[in-house]
Amino acid sequence: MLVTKFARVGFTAAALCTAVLAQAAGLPNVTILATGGTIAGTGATSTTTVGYTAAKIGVEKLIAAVPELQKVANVKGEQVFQIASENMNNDYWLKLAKRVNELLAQKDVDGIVITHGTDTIEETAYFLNLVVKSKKPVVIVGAMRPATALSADGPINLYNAVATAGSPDAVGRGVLVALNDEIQGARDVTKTNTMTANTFRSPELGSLGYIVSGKPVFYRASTKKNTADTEFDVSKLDKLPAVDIAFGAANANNIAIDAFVAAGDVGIVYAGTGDGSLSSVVRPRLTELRKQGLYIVRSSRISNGPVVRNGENDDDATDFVVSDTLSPQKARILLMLALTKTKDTKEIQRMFYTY
Ligand code: DAS
Repeated sequence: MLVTKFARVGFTAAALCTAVLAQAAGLPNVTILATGGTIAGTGATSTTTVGYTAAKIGVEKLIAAVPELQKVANVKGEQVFQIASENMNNDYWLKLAKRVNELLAQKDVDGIVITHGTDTIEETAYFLNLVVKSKKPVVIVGAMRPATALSADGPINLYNAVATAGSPDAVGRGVLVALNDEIQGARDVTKTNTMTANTFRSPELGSLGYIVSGKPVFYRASTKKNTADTEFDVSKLDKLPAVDIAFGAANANNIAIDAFVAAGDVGIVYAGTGDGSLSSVVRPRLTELRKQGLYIVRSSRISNGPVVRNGENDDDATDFVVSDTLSPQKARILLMLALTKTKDTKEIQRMFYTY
């Protein structure tokens, strides 16, 4: 009994000593929240870079695969959930956002890294950009090649993300997305290629900086409100308002729109052609739905440029909101959060010009 007690005291002292030494190194404390994706993926062979299985490797193995992390931060890992990110949904977002805010409120957490599938990184990043209540860095990272592939990009991306999340230079810049040595801002980043390592871009509006030998170097900052300056709060929410996206193309019709209405949606984002143009079939239907109390955001399927109020539609007359330069998938996020705060379309339009 006594031996066990001494053994336990000995073990605790050793662990304590390691922890103190790590802290003594003055390294930042970074928590890695793992959610799945290719960065945690495994393929049949080392040359399998498409058609592998995402979300297989746990956070402790991801961390163990990159011992260099210990040189840039005191790292802890948590597996929040384990999914391929095409399966991301509002419930996962609320769970992740609450955990991020809990951790960032702790004095012993300096920054957070989220490992994530690349398919919906841009959406999770923007959602967190609107609900994280701290200026501390939150860096989302993924990979375009599975962990088992030749020249897997996950390990270096993870190292760079941890180095960025622990850097004072990354404080107050909003949620960041870091892959392929580049730093993108949550509001403007999008996945531009189905396969290549340089897929994440902020087309026309530009990336925020680079990561050079593990050091983030910033050249630009977003002009839009985010994180600590946000008016949105999800801490007491268990559900987000039902909002979906209808896609505009030739032969436009109201089948998808009517299905969303039948499913009980409270808002619809319409990804119109060009500058958010609405066909003569769709416009009257959306106008009628607005009159019935549904909220309509006029967005565009085009990836660059603003959808301008009262341009392709008399938005004042139909009481629609325009998405400005937000993609349809990010406009959906902002409309959901806006509807947790207000039912006033002028207020909602202000939010679209603010965030
Ligand atoms: N299915 C993709 C995802 O999880 C794999 C990836 O690119 O991360 O987003």
